[in-house]
Amino acid sequence: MAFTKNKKVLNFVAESAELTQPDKIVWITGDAAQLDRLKAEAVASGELIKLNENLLPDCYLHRTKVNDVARVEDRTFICTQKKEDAGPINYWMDPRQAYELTHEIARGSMKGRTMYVIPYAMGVPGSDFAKIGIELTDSIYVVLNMNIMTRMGKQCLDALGKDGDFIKGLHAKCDVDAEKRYIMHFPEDNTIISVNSAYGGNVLLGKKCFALRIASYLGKNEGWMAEHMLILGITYPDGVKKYVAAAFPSACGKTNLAMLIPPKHYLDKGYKVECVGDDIAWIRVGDDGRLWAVNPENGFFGVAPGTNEHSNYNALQSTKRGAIFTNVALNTDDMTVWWEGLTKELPQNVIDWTGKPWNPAKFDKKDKSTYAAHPNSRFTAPAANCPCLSPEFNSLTGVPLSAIIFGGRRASTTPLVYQSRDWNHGVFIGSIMSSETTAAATGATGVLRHDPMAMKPFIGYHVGDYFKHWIEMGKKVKNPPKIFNVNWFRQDEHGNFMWPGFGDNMRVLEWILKRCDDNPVDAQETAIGYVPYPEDIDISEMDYEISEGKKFGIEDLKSILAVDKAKWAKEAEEIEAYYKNSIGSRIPKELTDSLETLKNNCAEK
Ligand code: OXD
Ligand code: MN
Repeated sequence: MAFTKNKKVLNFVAESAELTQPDKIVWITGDAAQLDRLKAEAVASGELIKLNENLLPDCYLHRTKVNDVARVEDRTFICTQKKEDAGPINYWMDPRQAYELTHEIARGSMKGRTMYVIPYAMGVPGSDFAKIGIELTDSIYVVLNMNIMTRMGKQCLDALGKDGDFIKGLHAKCDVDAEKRYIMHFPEDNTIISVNSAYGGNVLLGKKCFALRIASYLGKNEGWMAEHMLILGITYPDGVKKYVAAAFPSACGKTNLAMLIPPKHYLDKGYKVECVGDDIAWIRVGDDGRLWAVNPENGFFGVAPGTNEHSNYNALQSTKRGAIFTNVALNTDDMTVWWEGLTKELPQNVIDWTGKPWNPAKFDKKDKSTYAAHPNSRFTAPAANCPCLSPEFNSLTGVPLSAIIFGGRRASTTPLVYQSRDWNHGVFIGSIMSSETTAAATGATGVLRHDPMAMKPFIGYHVGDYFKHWIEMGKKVKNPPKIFNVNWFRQDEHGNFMWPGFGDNMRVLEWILKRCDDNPVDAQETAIGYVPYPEDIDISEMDYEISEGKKFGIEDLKSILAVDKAKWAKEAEEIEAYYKNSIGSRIPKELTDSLETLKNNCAEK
């Protein structure tokens, strides 16, 4: 039974059903009894494995096909009428060809299957930020994940009313054939089509496809921004609250930073860090001339490996109830889950992520093929479980941003932290971000690539226009957030990480917010921007060993704050080539001006 009189919704469902020919159509209402029935059905079919009800109540394990474990950037297309509107860093396909191709693949693919109609909201329904989507899918796994990641159900149809518009999403698993896998975006039609995948980032269409690619395009046209950013709030001992948003490429620690627990002496003084979001921020100009941000999601789709009691207690707690784990290992001793880094001891009776018994004796840290969990294995966890969830999580207006932080994985060159001279220079800093690739997308890992604003795989239009939009947004705000860049990943000559990261990142956040005060703490002006005086970063009560017997000290801090002009001169040459070869003529003048300044600042005098 349909739950709406909205003709556009009814037509979308009818046309998609005519194409894919499901045996049955089920409208997802969001009510618990319906979801319980679907869970039971998925357990009966083997799509989900029920975990220990006492230790992990209402939690399930899912395994994808081995060919379907990450986002597929080279099969993800932006299908605009004009090729140049998709820009030089997106894959493009003519919309007519893309519809034909994916319709051909999806034709009849739901025969013998059920089509689920998922009405969902990104953002809190009723807020100015919120937008509605309808995802059609033949996967119960998708329904259950969307239930965690979005606000889903009948209320979203009610919000649409009789003729409201929405983002159309069609997901058909088909045969999960990697050769026929396509993730198509039609920003000019508010439409997404995903075929032949069942991996989260490719099929939970509210997330990367809608909340970043389509939303970034909408934001450009409507005067707001959709960004790959976490949002966190810091409460000071005197009760003052400040918020920052931070963009890091996939699998570079956004979830960890968003849920950080400060070092003990900060907690003792009364500091508190709360999480508003760990992956996506929608940002608007407020009446007060500041930028305000919401997290449009309702859960976390986090990277499991490396998550443990110490690295991210809050994320781990979030997975203890009502979570879905994907491609982690199953501990058959107690029907719980395991992944590399969860515990120091290796469990003995484990089924690996491919469903085969795992031999802990063969485990070799350097060889990921010996791992029990896939390096991109994930947990999908309800935000409501998170012990440090911000009280502003469901706010209709969002939170005002004091700072925006960019960051990547860089073994050298980029200091621990530096601040831009102004908004436009900050946009330049975001535009030149580069980072080593991770397992979140298919392809080689550890390769340095440009990832502007951590949005390389997610900008739904021309990257040059995207930079221009950033510049324009700066003009609209009287009090824009200050812009910073951080690098938690500096290494010494032996490849050891020089900064501890995790909770100790609070020390850097504190400096960042001191720079946002009305009377900011002083800083050194360098060739690349403002860098802290080493004594302004609190390294008291720090207990980090860079390598055996070598404790972190002030000299190490000085070394990771240093700006090496010769290295930056090389970096500037590389950026120039990147702008020319990869961005092209739509690069805003404000950014090429900043590049000239960098070159001049680094030139030998
Ligand atoms: C994610 C990603 O899943 O960025 O958040 O890949
Ligand atoms: Mn992400």
